[in-house]
Amino acid sequence: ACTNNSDAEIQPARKGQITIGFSQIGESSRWRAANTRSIQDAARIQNVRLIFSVAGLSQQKQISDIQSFILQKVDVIAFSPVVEAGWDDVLRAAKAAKIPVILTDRAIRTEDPSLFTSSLGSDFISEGISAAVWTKNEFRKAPGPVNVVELSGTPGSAPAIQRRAGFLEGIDGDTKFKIISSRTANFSRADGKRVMAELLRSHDDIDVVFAQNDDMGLGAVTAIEEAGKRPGKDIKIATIDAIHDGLVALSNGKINFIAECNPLVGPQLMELIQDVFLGIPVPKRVDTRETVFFRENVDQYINDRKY
Ligand code: GZL
Repeated sequence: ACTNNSDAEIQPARKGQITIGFSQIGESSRWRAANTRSIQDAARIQNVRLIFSVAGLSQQKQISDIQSFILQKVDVIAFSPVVEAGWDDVLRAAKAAKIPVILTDRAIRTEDPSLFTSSLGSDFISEGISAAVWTKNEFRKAPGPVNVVELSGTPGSAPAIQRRAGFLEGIDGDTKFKIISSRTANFSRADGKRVMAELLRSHDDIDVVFAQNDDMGLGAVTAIEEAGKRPGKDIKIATIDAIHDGLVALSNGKINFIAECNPLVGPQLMELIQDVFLGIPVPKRVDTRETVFFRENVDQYINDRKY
């Protein structure tokens, strides 16, 4: 669990120490916990003073976190925006206060790119494309139609919007593939199970599930089993993240493909913060390092996966 040390007593900055305010999405997922731990560990190692706020899934709370960081005159603000839109006003206030902003994990939609200095995170579109390319290859011999259901993430979030866009781009107009239903399951395992059970009751011809993260895919595995079908065989499943439980399901053949979405951005974030603080030019966009997993290559990674 991540501590919300913006409430705890923050030690005053030591001479020359950088202070960063970070507003985190307060999900209870293993992915998010690993993301938080990576940032906190990297700050400690780099001697960066971290004021860390956990905002629940509330954009309003994140906006008030950022306003609080401005009042505290932190050196740099970073946050993982829970949705893409609606940040211009608070980021204009940060700009007026001459506090650089780094977007972490997720990204925002804005007409004014000067409102943030750099954006560090995964390329959600390429994750979606990878899932689609795998799906097309998996069903290359099927005459069609190949019926796809999509379990999408929290509405309005960059990963939910961009993973879908990537999946459609990867399908590339191949009319054999029909997305017969797209439902949000909020990136959660419980919602993934509930929504997949509903989909199984209304469709008896689902060939593949595109789940926008492992947690929803793992929920779908349970629902498919409870419906008396074999996940990974009767209904194929492609997901994104590559958390430990997802890799285990991949190894057991219950999930068929996983595109990695790497939460461990702490070291790259601290490097960006130090460069920004020193006035060293930084790239507008930094993609995190990630790969893809199949049943054939997954076993070597499972034991080292700490989240
Ligand atoms: C993606 C991240 C997403 C994960 C989900 O970078 O924002 O949020 O893919 C998590 O597991 O909910």
